[in-house]
Amino acid sequence: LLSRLPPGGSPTRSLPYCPEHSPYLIGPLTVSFSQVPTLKQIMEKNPAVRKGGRYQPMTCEPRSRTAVIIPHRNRETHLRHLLYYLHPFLQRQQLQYGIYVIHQAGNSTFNRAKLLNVGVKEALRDEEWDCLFLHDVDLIPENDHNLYTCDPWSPKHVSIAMNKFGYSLPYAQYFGGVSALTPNQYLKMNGFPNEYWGWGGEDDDIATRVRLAGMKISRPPISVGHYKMVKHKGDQGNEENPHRFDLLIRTQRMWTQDGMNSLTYTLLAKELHPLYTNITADIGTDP
Ligand code: BGN
Repeated sequence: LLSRLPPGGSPTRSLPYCPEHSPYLIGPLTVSFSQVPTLKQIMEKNPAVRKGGRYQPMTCEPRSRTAVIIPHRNRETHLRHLLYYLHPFLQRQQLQYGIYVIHQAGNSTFNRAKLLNVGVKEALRDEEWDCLFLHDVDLIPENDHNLYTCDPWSPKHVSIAMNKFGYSLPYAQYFGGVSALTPNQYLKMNGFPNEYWGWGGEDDDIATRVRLAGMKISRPPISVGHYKMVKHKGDQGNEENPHRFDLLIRTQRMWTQDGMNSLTYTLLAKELHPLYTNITADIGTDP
C-alpha cells in the first residue's frame, strides 16, 4: 500500500498501485474522422473527467501522472477529434492525467516549440507531473498499448508510424508529432527552442538537443506507435519557415542559451474547460 501525504495533511487515499498491465487495454483501435463529435457528446462519454480535463483512477494508485500538452490555433475540429479518442484512451491506461491546450494569441506566425515550452511551464505550476506528453493536435493514437508514460532513461518519441508516412519512420532522427519527456529530461536539454516561427525544423532541433544533452531517443515497437493524421492543408499563419536551415546549423551553439532559460511570454488566460485546461499566451511575433 502506498500513501501520498498532502503538505501538512493526512493521507487522502491509500490504494494499491494500478496493475502494470491495465486490464482495460484493447490494442489496435479504429479511428474515423467521418463525423466531428461535439464537446457535449465527448463530455457525456467521459463522465469521470473533471474540470480542466483532469482524471485519476478511483480504485488504484496510478503509475504515472501525465500532462498532455497540445499547441493550438484555429484547429477546433482537430481538437474535437483528438479529445474524443484521447480521453477514453488515457482512462483505459489507468493514468492520472491532465490535458492542456496551449493557444497562441494573435495572428503572428505559429510557433509550436515555444508553445510547448509555455505549456510545460504552466502545467508544472499546477502539479508535480511525472511525464510531459508533447502532442500535435492532428495526430490520433491508433493503439492503446502505446502507453502515455515516460521512459525514465530517455526522451521517448512515439508517433513513429503515421499513416501519412506509410506507417513507418520518415527518417532516423525524426522527432516530430508526439513525444514524451520527464520534467528532468525536459530541463536537462533546456526545453525546446523558442526561435522557430512557422512550419518545420523545430523537431529536428529538438532531436539534436536530446543528443547534445547526452541523452538518446527511445521508441516503442513500430506496431504500437501507429497514428492517424486528420487530413488538412498547410494552414495560414504556419507557412514553411525559410530560416530553418540556418537555425539548424546553430543548434549546437544555441541550445544552452535558447530554451526554457530564455522563455518569455504573457499569460492572457487560463480557463478550466470541462475537457481541457485552456492556456492562452502572447508569445510575441516573428522578428
Ligand atoms: C522534415 C522537417 C521536419 C518535419 C518532417 C516531416 C525540416 C528541416 C530541414 C533541414 N524538417 O523535413 O520539421 O517534421 O520533415 O514532415 O524542414
